[in-house]
Amino acid sequence: MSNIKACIFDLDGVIVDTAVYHYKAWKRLANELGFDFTEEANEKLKGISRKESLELILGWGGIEKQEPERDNLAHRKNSWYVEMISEMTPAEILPGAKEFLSNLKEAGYLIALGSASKNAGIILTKVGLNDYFDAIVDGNIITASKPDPQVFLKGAEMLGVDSSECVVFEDAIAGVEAAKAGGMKVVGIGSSENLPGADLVIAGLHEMNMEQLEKL
Ligand code: B16
Ligand code: MG
Repeated sequence: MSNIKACIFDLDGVIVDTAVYHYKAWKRLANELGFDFTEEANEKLKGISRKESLELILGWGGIEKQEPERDNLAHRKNSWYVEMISEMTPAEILPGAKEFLSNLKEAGYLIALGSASKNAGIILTKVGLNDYFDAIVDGNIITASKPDPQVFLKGAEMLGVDSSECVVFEDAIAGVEAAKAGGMKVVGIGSSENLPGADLVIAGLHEMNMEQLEKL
């Protein structure tokens, strides 16, 4: 018998693919500052906070900025990003995500969100998935970003379960490390070479089922 009682989901890359909108908005900002970066470089921004993303991008462009301009730049990027995610619809839920959430609910598992994004609330509302979550931990609540386990520990606390009773679903290496540091099982979404340390790696939630969950 598995002792798993709760599932904690990362948002971007697991439930929806907002990385493409982050990329477009950051690219627009970089272009305005006079440089560019590739989609490949964008991979490094997955799962990390807005502030840390800006620091990396400015580094790629060899640009030094101090506060309050850094804050203004992050704010500009976010306003373009929010414009794009405000147009999201349920059609943008990644394959299998809604079905898996429904199966979990039906089977009595608790469900939490554990995302670095400060925009998680808007996204869940736009794609119509709010009601599946018993707890939402996002970038507005946390003070330490992944790979710090805070985001997932807070999720377990809000659900009233122990870390050992949680499985985290994550697409970013920083998130896999965060879940492990929190003493949780972790299912990596993506490819095993990018997600060392995960207990199981699948291509997406369409490949997940109750049987696999119980075996973790
Ligand atoms: P925001 P996740 C993360 O979401 C994204 O993967 C990452 O690229 C982004 O910088 C971060 O959210 C912060 O997002 O600017 O909306 O606060 O994967 O943790 O769900
Ligand atoms: Mg992610």
